[in-house]
Amino acid sequence: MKKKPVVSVIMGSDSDLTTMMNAADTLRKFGIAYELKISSAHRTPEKTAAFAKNAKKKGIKVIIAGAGGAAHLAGVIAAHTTLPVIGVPMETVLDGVDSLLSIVQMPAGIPVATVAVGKAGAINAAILAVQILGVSSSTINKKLEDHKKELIKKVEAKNKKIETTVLVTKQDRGKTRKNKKS
Ligand code: C2R
Repeated sequence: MKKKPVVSVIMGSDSDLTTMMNAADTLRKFGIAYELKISSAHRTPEKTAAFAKNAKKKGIKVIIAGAGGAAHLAGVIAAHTTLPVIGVPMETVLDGVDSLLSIVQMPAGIPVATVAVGKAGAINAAILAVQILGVSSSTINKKLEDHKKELIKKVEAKNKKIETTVLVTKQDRGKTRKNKKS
């Protein structure tokens, strides 16, 4: 049976889809059921408000909202729900600074947890959502611990690669230079 979504991944337009798929793919890696939707606080204001008001009743626990430019989507959703909302600023013609400031500068009382611009932000939004879910689930928390171990392994592998390629080549170059002198 298909699991009921617990995370909503919402975006302002289909032009955000490539970036927001990074959030969806990350949730899938952690085995978290999600829904993926387009909704715009500007273009479909009523639908956006209705979505935010109903999300909790549907069983959604965290909302990830990606938008670009005058990015009001995450803030408007946060205004209509008590669920945690994570905002992902899209890269734009202004390098995403417009999206970032629009999402991060919420007035006191209505928080939106704002992550980095673009792909890294979309991935981190998903991990943050998993961490929120992990507070009350030891199974999810174990997956997060494994994820951290995986990160350590990847950095160690990169260090080994540097040691065996860059440093070795440097030493070889040194030897060649010495040989030339003698
Ligand atoms: P189009 O490509 O459809 O013109 O959209 C979208 O998130 C997208 O990055 C351009 C950009 O407009 C953004 N958009 C918002 C909102 N709705 C759409 N920022 C909103 O409600 O905040």
